[in-house]
Amino acid sequence: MTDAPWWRSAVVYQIYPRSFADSDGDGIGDLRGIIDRVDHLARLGVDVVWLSPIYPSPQDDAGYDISDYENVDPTFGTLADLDELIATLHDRGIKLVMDLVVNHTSDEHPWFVESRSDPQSAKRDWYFWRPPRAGMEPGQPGAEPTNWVSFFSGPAWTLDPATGEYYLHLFARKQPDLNWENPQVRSAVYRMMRGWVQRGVDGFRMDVVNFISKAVGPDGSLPDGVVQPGTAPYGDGSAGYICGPRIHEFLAEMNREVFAGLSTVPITVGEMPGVTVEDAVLFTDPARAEVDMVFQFEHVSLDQGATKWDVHPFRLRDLKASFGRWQAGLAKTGWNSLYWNNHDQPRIVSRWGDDGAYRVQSATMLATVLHLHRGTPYVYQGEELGMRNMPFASIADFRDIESLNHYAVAVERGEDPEQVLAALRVMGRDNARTPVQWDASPHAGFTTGTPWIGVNPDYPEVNAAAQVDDPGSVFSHYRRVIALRHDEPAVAHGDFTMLLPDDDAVYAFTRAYTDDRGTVELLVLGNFTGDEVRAEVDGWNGAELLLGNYPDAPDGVEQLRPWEARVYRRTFSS
Ligand code: ISL
Repeated sequence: MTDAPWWRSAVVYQIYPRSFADSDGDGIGDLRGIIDRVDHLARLGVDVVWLSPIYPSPQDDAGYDISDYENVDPTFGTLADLDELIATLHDRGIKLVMDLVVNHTSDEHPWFVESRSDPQSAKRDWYFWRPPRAGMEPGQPGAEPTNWVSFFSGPAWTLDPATGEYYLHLFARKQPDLNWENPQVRSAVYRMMRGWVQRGVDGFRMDVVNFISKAVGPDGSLPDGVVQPGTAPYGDGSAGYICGPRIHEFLAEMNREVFAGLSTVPITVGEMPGVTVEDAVLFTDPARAEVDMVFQFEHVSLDQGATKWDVHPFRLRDLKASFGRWQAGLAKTGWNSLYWNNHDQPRIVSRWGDDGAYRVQSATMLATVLHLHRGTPYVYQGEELGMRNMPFASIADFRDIESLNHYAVAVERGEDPEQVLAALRVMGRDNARTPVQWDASPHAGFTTGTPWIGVNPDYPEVNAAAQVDDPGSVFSHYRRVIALRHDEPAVAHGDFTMLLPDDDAVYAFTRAYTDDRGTVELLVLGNFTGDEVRAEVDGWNGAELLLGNYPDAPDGVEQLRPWEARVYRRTFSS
């Protein structure tokens, strides 16, 4: 057997608590709602739950704006509820990973309140406060200290009129960036993390953690970004904050300060937009002790242009090129996360599958292809049911600050509101945030009250109750791919070889794993179209069919039906 760390053969399930299950009828999901549904997770067979933020928050960015790192927002419950959730999960052999959002706080966090109160405050330097650009007056157009644009539209700097200085926020105005250059900030974060470990949490998913080191010059200045065609007055500031000069130092320090001496080391996942394969090798090299795995975004940007709202057709060969590069780049050292969905992405069956006639086949094909790669797979709530994107009727149906801000700014700029809305329907994050569909009762069994965001009207057809006992369901197929990772070492530990890189219909690869009993090879095939296609793969006739997504036998190894996926195995004993 292998001495690889346990999380290499684990599957993570992400819970977005607002939308998972509501126990008290206020229309918002909560911790007791999760406790009531732990059976669903155990039945699916997942090893880890990653819980999106449940801390006190003004909810400007749905909890990613934290005003108290050490408590639970009353909307979600109490610390006692969290303790009970941890115990209930542990009883079922499931670990709990918390979301750690420390690139920024809420502007209502006491640290920022104090920082803002007075330029002489002891916490002034905990955030990035800067005077207007040289020679300009506070508030004058273009007087922001740099030309960086925020992820949620508009400048990444907001003026505080009381002092005439600006503060940096890469995300919303209510999410000021913490200054990690200041050692007091770092030790306050580490202290808080140690508290959660002592409470019994098993790890951290670290929000935009590769943004925490900014390229601060000796004089305290931050660099302007290059202005791309069509983006004026904003520049792309990412060189000033993505994987900045001290990022490896900070992560290694965090690891030492929080985990040193622990008998069980918590799992760490670095959410890292814009990370390169080369940097990911460094971040996840076990010898460097920074993070266990990265969670990167290259593949989910393939159908986007200059911004995420500029939606392009998806080409399978681009996906293979991206996944293939990551598989090869981390083959010897390092580890990656595997995912189609999270709370920021549209639903995969609507995005790259067929959410009409072939919903079940395409959702199960996508599951098979993803989970058979090397890396740790993530299932985002509802993905295991094949949940679709939401048919949003108007802007009034959206809740997400990213979508609402983009709509306001784009319409103000003179773009056609219907076209803006069309892009939001395809890429908007709220597609992932509609309530989990538990059964065919009102509001899909999510709440007895009025849900905070609309329930997808397809719930009478797409829901957990209709799927858990049906062997042909998306849920049952997810159960099988998860079990396969646990049972067949080649899935978690085998080498990866991409086949047919230029084929725009068939995704094909092999995995190979050798131990003292011999070698196991797997062949994975996925048809990304609604047509019958041929997969030009030689030498697999007679191999054992380990998993498929059609109930009846195939016509032959090379013949694939619409959205069909198959996994074959052959063994060579030593
Ligand atoms: O969804 C995105 C915008 O299109 C991503 O760029 C996203 O903002 C980025 O991946 C970082 O996401 C994380 O941090 C954000 C938060 O809004 C996201 O929900 C979170 O996953 C700020 O905390």
